[in-house]
Amino acid sequence: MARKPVVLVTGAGGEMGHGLIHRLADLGAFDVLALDVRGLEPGLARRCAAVRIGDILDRHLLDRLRSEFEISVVFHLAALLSTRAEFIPETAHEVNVQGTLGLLRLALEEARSLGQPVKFLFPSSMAVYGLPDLAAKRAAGRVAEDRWLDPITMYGCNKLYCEHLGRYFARHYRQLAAQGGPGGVDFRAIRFPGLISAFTLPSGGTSDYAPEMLHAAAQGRPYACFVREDTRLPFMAMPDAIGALLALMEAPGESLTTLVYNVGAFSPSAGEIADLVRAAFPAGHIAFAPDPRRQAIVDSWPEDVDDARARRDWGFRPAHDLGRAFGEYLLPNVRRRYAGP
Ligand code: AKB
Repeated sequence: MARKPVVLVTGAGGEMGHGLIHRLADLGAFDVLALDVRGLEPGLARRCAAVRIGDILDRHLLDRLRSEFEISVVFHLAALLSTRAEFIPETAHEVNVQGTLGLLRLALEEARSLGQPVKFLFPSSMAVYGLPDLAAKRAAGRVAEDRWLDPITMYGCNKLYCEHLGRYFARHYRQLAAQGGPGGVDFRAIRFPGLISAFTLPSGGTSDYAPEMLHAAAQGRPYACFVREDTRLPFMAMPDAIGALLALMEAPGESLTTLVYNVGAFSPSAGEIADLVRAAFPAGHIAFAPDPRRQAIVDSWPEDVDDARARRDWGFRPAHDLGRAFGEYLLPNVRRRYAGP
């Protein structure tokens, strides 16, 4: 019985899965196999060739997927984000690390059975960085991939370690075995900044204040921002994040000089975001009520990232700076989304 060729997307119902599946379906070149612990909303499920509900930690489920489908690319998006992970760090480790290990194993076995490399696209995060204090954060400016790799969150530790796991599977797997050796996992990772989507809200992250502020104000609801007004982080509009994943997937292997790339787009303070949101939705009321513990996490993340390698190696160019992100993508779509019937 022939297996169906597909691109596997884990965490398919999450923010990034949502954007990615719609874009892959629009491109029309890939059949998507969606995997999530919960069912997908009907509009999203319709855009997939197949949907499976289940836990990435279920090894039998992954084996069944391999018996049914021919998986040429894996977008492994499933993860517990930084705030949620701090409440249940051991569970986060299981999902984020053990889950990734299982998916890498799936990719390796699939590459061996197909006789060709399987691309493994891994969204890492700026949470892998850990600056010791605000003075260091301000002095560091745009942080390059190899600096300040001392994360203070479980999520950041998980992402950093999974980058290493990916490199191990791609280059050193079973290096002492008589037979075998690196077996065709083409691992490619992007360290994303905070992401803002007009269509979905994140849950469980620490950069969530920006999208939460926007979506609350658009509905005329008050919002108390959990970081200080002067807090600065890199952000990106969701379409550029999806574009980056697809561009890295398509990039010829010879042009890649590293397995892990920073990407960034704009780096506003929380106060600057609030001003843009207030100007667009005067009915929403935004206040600042910093939570010292979440603030400390955000203060350990860089103000901005140096993405020169992504720009050089695979032509990364975000289409949206802060003005275009709000003016052309976020505000028109968010207005439409919350407009009355
Ligand atoms: C989070 O806040 O946990 C994520 C991230 C920075 O990766 N948005």
